[in-house]
Amino acid sequence: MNITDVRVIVTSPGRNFVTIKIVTDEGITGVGDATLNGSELAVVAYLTEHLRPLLLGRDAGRIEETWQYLYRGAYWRRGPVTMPAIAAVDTALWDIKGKAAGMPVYQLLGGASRERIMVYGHAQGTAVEETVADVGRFLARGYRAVRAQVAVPGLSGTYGVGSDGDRYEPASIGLPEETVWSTPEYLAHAPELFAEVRRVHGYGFHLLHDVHHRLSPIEAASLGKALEPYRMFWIEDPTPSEDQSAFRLIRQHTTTPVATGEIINSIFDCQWLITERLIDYIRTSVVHAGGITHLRRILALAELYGVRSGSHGATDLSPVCLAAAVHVNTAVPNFGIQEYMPHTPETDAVFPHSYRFDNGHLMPGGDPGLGVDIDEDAAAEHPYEPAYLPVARLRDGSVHDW
Ligand code: KDG
Ligand code: MG
Repeated sequence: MNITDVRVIVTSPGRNFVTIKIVTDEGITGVGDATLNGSELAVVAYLTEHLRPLLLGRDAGRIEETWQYLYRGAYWRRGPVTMPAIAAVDTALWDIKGKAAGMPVYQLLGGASRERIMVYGHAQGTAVEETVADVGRFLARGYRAVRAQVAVPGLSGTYGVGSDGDRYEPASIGLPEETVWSTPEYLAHAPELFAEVRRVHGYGFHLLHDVHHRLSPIEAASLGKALEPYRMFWIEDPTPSEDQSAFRLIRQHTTTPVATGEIINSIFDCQWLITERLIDYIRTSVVHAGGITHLRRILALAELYGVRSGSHGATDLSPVCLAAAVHVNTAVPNFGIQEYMPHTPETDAVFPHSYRFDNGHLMPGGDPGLGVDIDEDAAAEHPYEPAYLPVARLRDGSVHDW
C-alpha cells in the first residue's frame, strides 16, 4: 500500500489546528495532528515543502522505517517544528495500519492494559473561593482528578485563568498579549488555594497544579515543600523543563511529585530526567514528541524507572492527537493520567471521533484505526487566523518565562 497524497489542512474552528491526511493507493486514509500553538504555519511549511515530497510513493506500512528516515535521515534533528510534522506523519500511518488490519490502534500496540483512561480537568477562578467552587463542579461531574489555578491579585493574565468561564485559551489573535508576572506575589498567594481546596473538598480526589515554568529551582523546591500537607498529585513544570539539572535540586528538598515534558519533543531531552528519577510523570504528547512511535519509546524508558505518563492535553492538541493519546494510554503499562480540556462543539464538528468522556474518564471507541477523522468541508468553513501565545514580563519590564 503506497502513499499517493499528503494533504495539509489548516482550520480554525474557534482555534487553529494543523492536520494531515495521508491518502494511499488502496483508498485507505489516515490523519495526524501537527498543531504547534502560535507557530502553526512553520510546521505547515516543513510538511508541505520538505516532508511531502519524501513521502509520495513510499510504503505506508513501514511506520518505523519512515520515522527513522524522517528523523535520522535528516541532519537537522529535534525541535518544536520538525517533531510535530514527523508526529503527524507517524500518527496517520498508525491510523492507516489500524484501518487496514480492521483493529483499533491500541490493539496494534499490544492490546488494552486498562478499560478506561483517568483524566484531570481544569478548575480556575479569579479568586480562591471561585476556584474552590469550580473544583466542586468538576467533582460533581465525576472527575477523580482536578487541576486548580487561581489568578494572583494585581497580576494581569495569570496562566491558567481565562476570561470565558470554562475554557482557558492562552493564544490570542494578533500580536502577543503581554502579561505581568511576580514570583514573590505568586508564592505568597498560591498555597492558600490548596489549603482551601482541601479544607472544603477533602482528600478523596487527586489535586494538580501547573506552575508553567515560572520558578527558579530553589523557589520551586520551597513551593513543593509548602504544598506537602495538601498531598498534591503533582506540581507541573515548576521550572523551565529544558534545564534538566534544576529538577535534582527540587527533588532534594520536597516529596511533592513533579511532572514535566509538554514542551519536550524527544527522548534525548528527557533521558536524564527519567534515568536519574528526577520526575514522577512525563508529560510528552503524541503531537509534540514525534508521534505514537516516539512517545511509546519515551514511555518504555520511563517504565524502567517508575515514571508514569501524564500527557499534555490542552485544547491546542487537536481531537486527532487526543484520539491517538487514548490509544497509547490504553496500551502502555505505566499510564498515569491524561490531561483533558473538552474541545468546543465547533471543533468536535470538524473532527468527528469515537472516543468519549464518561464519569471522569476517556473511553476508547472500537473503530479500526484511531477512530477520528477530519471533515474537510467543515474545516474549510473556518479559515486560519494568525495568533500568538502571550509573553510574560516582570514588573521592571524584563522578559520572563511564560
Ligand atoms: O499551547 C500552550 C498550552 O498548551 C499550554 O500553555 C497548556 O501548560 C499547558 C497545560 O498544562 O495544559
Ligand atoms: Mg502545562
